Amino acid sequence: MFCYQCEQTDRTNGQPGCASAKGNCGKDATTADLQDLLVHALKGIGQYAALARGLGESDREADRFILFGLFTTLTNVNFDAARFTAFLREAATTRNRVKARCDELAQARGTTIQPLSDAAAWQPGASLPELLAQASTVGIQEGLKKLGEDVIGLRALVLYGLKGVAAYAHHARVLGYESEEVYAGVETTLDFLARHPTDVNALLSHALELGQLNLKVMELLDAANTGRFGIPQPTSVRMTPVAGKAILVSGHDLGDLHALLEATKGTGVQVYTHGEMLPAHGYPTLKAYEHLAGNYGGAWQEQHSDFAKFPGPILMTSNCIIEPLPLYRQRIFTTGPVGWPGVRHLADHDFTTLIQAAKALPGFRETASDESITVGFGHDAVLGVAGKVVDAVKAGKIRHFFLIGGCDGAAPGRNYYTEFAQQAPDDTVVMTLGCNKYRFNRHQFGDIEGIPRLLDLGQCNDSYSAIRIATALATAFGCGVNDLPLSLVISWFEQKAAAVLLTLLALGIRNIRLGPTLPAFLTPNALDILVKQFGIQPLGDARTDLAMALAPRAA
Ligand code: SF4
Ligand code: SF3
Repeated sequence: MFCYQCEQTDRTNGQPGCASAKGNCGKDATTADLQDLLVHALKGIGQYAALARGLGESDREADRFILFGLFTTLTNVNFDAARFTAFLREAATTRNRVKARCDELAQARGTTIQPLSDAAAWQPGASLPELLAQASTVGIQEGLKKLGEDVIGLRALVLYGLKGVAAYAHHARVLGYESEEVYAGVETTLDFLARHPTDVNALLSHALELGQLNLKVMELLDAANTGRFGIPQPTSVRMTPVAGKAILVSGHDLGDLHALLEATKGTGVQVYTHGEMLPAHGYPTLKAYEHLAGNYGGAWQEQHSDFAKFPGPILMTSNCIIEPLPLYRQRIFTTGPVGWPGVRHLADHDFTTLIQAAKALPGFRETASDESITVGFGHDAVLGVAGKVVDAVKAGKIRHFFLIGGCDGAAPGRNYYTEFAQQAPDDTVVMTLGCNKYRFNRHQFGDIEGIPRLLDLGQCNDSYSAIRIATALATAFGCGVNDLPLSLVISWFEQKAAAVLLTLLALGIRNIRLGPTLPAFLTPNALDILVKQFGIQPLGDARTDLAMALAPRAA
């Protein structure tokens, strides 16, 4: 195996990357290799799907399978090698169907299909060893040997951005929101990658095009979440348990949470959110369920201790799962793209066994004293008070805005974000999103003229809110986003964050502070380009970086 797609990749060897029997996330070599092969197979489907679209037809099942397939290969989503073997068979069947239709369409038009790439011609090996032998020819290391780190690193940037795009598009699609333009963009990118691009400029410009595509996807996801569950409203969320039977839901999928709230209605079982599910409490349709009792625990990397202590079953709806401890292995369930070998997987929103488990487990014996925080500051809520915010800036009451957010992780350097947020002066406003917020969201920030100093915009899935707010402020002040008194301090961990970063760069946003470490797949040459073109800055010391962000800018 060789994998360097996430921030926690092994950096203890000369060439950064997880390359032993198991990655730092717990992904075993077989699963890692099958994931590489699945990406290869999806490139082939993407090529035929793009071709079919050019011939006037799209194949919605293939489009959806591509999103789902890419999502399963994200960090901390699916660790179940047996399921990847099944996905590979499904990939071959899907590709054959789209290819056959392309042949028919081409024949009807009297045109000839030019040979595509090796990915389009791939035939699945008959056994696991054969599949693994195939995987060894399509993995990253093979490319590194042939083409070197710069080209392979930039291909990785495009692929990892695409994985993030696919994950967000899948979140929208399960809520019933799809876009032909998005499917076309995803498949064009797969086609691009399948053709083994080597031109550094073409790779960089495709990465930025992907950032633009991701903006459309984030907009679609915003429409999906608000269309299905209403516009988020500032809402106080209980952070401590109440007595009674309980289920914990983690991940990002609001549709799964909604289905579970319906299924548990009237059962006496309380539902708690974990990690990235916290912003669900701000949506009118979801918070109307009285048994949506509160939030429990912290960000994903706390799950070993949070899940071990939780006195009921747990449902993982998307990233980020880590190896379940024996202490709770019998009471954790997966759904959607998520998988762990031996862990029960629930399909089609059938939560019968989950609810039975909740009833059989003790639940919380006592109600703890109430502690709460406020969530639900999506773009509508914030822009609803935009006039007040603009006035406060003009009156010198708000000096600066920070967006401190993104993915969290376990690395010690991540305390930077806590220090940065907590040391931000009283005349500054901190906006946050993603699970990084758990590093400071219990801190008392207070308010400025009734505007809360901490505004929780939502999940990483809600990055669109940050972009909407920044562009609206720029319009209100008659300047560009880069001229606003706004600093972005972004924490990245995996491929969803790669997609959001590409969107910010595609929008021309400069001087982003990115950490805790820079992506290992980007070589010094690639980083040099990003630093020169976009002013991306690695993290320094929180106090110094904060002072630099607040220093008057040169005219
Ligand atoms: Fe390593 Fe991250 Fe890949 Fe897991 S996903 S194998 S931790 S680089
Ligand atoms: Fe990232 Fe897993 Fe939390 Fe959604 S997605 S923020 S780490």
